[in-house]
Amino acid sequence: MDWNKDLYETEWGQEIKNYDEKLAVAKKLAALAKDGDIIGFGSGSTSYLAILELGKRVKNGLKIIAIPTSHEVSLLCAALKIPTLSTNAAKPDWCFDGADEVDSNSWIIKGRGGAMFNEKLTMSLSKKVYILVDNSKIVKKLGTNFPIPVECVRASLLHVKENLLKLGAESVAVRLAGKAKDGPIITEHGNIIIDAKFNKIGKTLEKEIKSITGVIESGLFIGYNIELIKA
Ligand code: ABF
Repeated sequence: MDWNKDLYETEWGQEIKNYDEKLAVAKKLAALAKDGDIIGFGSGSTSYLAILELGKRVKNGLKIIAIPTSHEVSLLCAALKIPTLSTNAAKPDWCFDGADEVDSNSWIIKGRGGAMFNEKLTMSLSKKVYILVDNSKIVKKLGTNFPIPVECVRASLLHVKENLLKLGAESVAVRLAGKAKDGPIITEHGNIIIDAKFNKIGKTLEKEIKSITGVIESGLFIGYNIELIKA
């Protein structure tokens, strides 16, 4: 089947908040790619716009390989004829991704779309990490606007909820079919998502969440060496 880019553009081009700012960020990112790069492709709408820009350059002869962080991104690469490899086949030279919140320490909350495991793995494997943000993502205090999405094994639901509350979560909400406000109810790896709202986020919280039996990964990124790309 010859993927139809317009189909994917229409399907994914649903109203993107802060479109102009995100497009400016996307164009800046796409200009960084050079022939031979193996690039970790992030998820979300800002990354989507960056991938469309990279697709245009690939059409004009740029030779890159993508390592996608989600099924959607894999399909988009297929539509744009950008070759892909898995994280078991190659390490990215560099990667890009979006974020939900970034504070002045460059601590991040992301992974709302359920790709947090792939996103964190790709960032950990990459020599250089670019995070694409419009101004709405910059916060004084992490946790202001978004909960931390926590990917868990289904059997551990009550255990994880209980321990997230012990760690100081103000609220914990499992994403259930029909009730999930924004984002999927299961992750890229078929696990469940608990959205944990923390008003106080300390530097050990990411590790403390990860240490709860049943937690696969969270959307809290503390102390990663990142470079922000802003409009
Ligand atoms: C991905 O896209 C996720 O980690 C994050 O939740 C989201 C960022 O949103 P946007 O669509 O605004 O780029 O990066």
